[in-house]
Amino acid sequence: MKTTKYVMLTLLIAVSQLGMAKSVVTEFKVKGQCGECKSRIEKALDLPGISFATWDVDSKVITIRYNDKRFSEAQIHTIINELGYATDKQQANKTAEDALPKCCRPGGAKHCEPKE
Ligand SMILES: [Cu+2]
Repeated sequence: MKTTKYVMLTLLIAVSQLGMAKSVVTEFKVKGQCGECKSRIEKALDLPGISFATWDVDSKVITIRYNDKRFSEAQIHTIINELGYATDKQQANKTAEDALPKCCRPGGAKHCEPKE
């Protein structure tokens, strides 16, 4: 009887964990340059399974909250790399990087419109 109860409880916990999406918060650097990069990066991460993504122009740090059932951290890096941006773990897609406005490419900040 005690064993049955224990088995039932274990089963219940296993089932509830199976259905539960785990929300994970992560931070890493994205090598963007300006406010345009910010909106490009944040827009690309406006996806189901990502509840929060904000990139800071000055610190270059992105903070993301995502469902780890839908994305791995590497996949999030890849989404950003495909836009033409390197992260601190993965390289940028070169073709996409070359297609970015001059200001948004690595070292391109000097080509950016002056900030108001
Ligand atoms: Cu930019």
